[in-house]
Amino acid sequence: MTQDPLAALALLVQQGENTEAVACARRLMENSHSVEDIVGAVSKGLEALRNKCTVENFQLLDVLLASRAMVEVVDECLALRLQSRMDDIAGAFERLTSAPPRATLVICTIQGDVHELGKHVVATLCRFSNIRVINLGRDVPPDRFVETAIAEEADFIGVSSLMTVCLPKIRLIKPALARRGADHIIVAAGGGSARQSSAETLDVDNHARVEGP
Ligand code: B12
Repeated sequence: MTQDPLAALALLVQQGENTEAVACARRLMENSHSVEDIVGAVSKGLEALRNKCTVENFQLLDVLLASRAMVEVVDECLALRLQSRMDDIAGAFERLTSAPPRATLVICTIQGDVHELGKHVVATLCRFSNIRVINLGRDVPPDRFVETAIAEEADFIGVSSLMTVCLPKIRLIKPALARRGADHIIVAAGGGSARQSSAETLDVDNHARVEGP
């Protein structure tokens, strides 16, 4: 086992060891590692499976076990963070649950794409920041989330795409909003393939990049 604890967590996720990965993440949180550190490590664990998830070589079980480990780690870490904040600040739970949401976000993965782990991370972090999140899931046609965003008076649409072939669908969002007189709704795109493009090419307002090495 590697000495670097974040690398150890990445390896456990990569190997699909969900119970051990959650225990490892708990220890890291207790040792003051941030949620961002944990998300970075689990993302690296999945990144390592890139070659097991191609059109020619698709080792579904390995990828799904790693995916499960990642979701459990993310949920567990956020639960821990919430719990520690509640312990620190008297009445925090009441404030968190009764304060009006700062904004409303409609989030989904674009039509044709079933990848949803990154979107789950973003949705969970936003919920914890008192943003009202409507998660429409994966493989969602642009018209559906545009209609939902208007009906729910959303401030933001977050669209995720990991499949390059699905990127053109993202370009349909802003025109669909404009046709309905709702171009004040801010559109942000993220996910592996969106990251390799640009806000201009995707015709969105914001484009999530990953900073760092
Ligand atoms: C896990 C995985 C799967 C799982 C998904 C499980 C699930 N429930 O989501 C399964 C097994 C289903 C799968 C299927 C396939 N996959 Co796959 N998969 C992956 C893998 C290994 C990891 C993706 C992941 O979850 N990463 C971890 C998360 C946390 O990272 P993330 O999504 O990038 O999200 C972060 C940021 O990007 C950002 N973010 C993400 N979304 C959003 C949205 C907003 C609004 C914002 C602000 C930020 C944001 O925040 C997150 C946290 O930092 C990648 C490899 C890779 N390196 O990405 C391949 C990968 C994405 N898959 C790939 C392929 C080819 C496929 C298949 C076609 C394989 C096949 N033979 O059928 C199918 C897809 C079918 C379809 N129609 O969609 C390719 C895509 C190539 C491309 N560029 O088009 C990749 C890149 C692997 C490769 N070969 O290089 N896959």
